[in-house]
Amino acid sequence: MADNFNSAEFKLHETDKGVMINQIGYNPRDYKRAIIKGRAHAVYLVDENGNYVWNGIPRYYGLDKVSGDEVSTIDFSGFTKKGKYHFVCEAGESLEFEVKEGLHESAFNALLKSYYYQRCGCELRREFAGKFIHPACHTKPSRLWEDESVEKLVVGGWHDAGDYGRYVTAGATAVAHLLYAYKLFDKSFNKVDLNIPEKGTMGRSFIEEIRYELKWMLQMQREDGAVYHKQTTKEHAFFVMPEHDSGQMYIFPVSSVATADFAAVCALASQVFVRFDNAFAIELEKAAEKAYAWLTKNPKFTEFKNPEGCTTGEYGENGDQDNRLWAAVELYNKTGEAGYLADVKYFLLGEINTVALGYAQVGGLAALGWLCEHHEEYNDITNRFRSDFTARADALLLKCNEGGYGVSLREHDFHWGSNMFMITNACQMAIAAQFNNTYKYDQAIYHHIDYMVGVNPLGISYVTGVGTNYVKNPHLRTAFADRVDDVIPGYVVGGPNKEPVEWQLEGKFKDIPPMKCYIDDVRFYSLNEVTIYWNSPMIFLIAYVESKHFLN
Ligand code: 9MR
Ligand code: ZN
Repeated sequence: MADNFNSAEFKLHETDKGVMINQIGYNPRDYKRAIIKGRAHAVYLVDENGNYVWNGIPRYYGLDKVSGDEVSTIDFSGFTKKGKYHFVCEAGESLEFEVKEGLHESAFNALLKSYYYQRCGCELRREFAGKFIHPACHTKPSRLWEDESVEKLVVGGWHDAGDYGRYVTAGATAVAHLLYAYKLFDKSFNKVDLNIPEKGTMGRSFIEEIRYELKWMLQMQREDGAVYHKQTTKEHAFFVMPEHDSGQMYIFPVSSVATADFAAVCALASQVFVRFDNAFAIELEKAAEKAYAWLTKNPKFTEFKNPEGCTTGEYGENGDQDNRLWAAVELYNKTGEAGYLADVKYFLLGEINTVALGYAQVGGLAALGWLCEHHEEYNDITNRFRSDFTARADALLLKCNEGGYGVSLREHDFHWGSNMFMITNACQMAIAAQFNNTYKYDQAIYHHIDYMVGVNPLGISYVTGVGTNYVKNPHLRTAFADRVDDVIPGYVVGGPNKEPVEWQLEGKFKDIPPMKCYIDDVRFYSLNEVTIYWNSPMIFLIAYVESKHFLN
């Protein structure tokens, strides 16, 4: 890691491993696959005592354009014995991995616990945070950007990412992924225990973690129902702990996208919280209705653009019809009122991408929200949403078959946050699978998870603290400034990006294959930042694959 943020030095990654494995491990009953760099005539599985316990013949794929490597694949699904193993073959070895039950328990917990570490406005105490403690941050009143003389006390929520800003559309997207995962695959959350201050009724600590973000979001609503777009300083803080960020916080103007996402997610959360805390569920519903009423009165797209002098995240969008559709769907789900249904039908007349899962396009969240409630009485809408996901999943499946790694991102798909697209593509297949009752996408879905935690040309796990060779230097202020050697676990980083924006990397990735355009370096935010909406689809995905284990 470079200690000097201004240094021009950097080192590209290489791996000395010849076989890439899922570093979380493999469930004995599940599909299992590894990737071999180059060619091998045979590959052997070796146990902890050095015994050769299995062998197979790899399938040579040839040159994989996205990684620039020749690769072979080995399917070892037939091997079901629990234990610790590694692969050996002419091409080299793999890291050690485990075949075990309860495979995702600790990774799932870590991914969810990251939200606690992102908390703003409260002390992170040793009892809950272990080594990663810090005093309460950002507790002073903010000012309204439009009128600096107005102070407003808005405290709480999750820091969005490596920076200390809090943005409504980003937060709504993350909360939505988590709540939909819970709505669809609740059993997968049975063993989750986040060890956070609020224990939560019925052991659902993660529902309490979600409440922490919602309570902040509720404060972002203006008297008239509209919702402020974001709460940040003028510029991002230096790489200091959050309690040392002394910049003035501002509340930025309202936008229709923030208002609609807020309405959607509050209505959605209200449906979940009604089981745990009725008073909070009512508060959420009222806030959602108020936001929706504002939207109805203000049908025009109120865009958000960073005002002069502000350089924090913009989260701009091109339109708000998808956001409004999502709000209408979730308010209809919550209330069953005809007016919302009429609006759902109205927005569907427009051109909306109904598979996009956020943050900028949320039409897929609308579709998912609708499908979760099985509105069989309105088959035309249900069929449209379902068939859109099916068509998307089928198209992705074709792409998966075009590359050696079996994943859906192709040569030109590696932009800022490529890992999010890797994961949300798999989520789209998971949704199609779920609502068509089919297993046809499952192998491809596993390939995407495998990629995220080690089956990639760099042999790296893109989730901090998860696996064996994981990311250690995320662009995450707390992880850098805390003086703790270990990285805070459970964060998904942005991943390979063919067009990095950092000056040190200008022109440097020209001849590097897209999947290798990544460096685990704290300075490179367009490669190695974390965000709350990159973690959440990964949680959705693991919840999906784990839900399969309850069917047997
Ligand atoms: O995730 C966002 C990515 O898709 C954009 O290309 C990028 C530039 O606009 O911004 C990313 O979002 C950042 C946000 O603006 C501020 N917080 C950190 C986010 C992750 O890098
Ligand atoms: Zn803070």
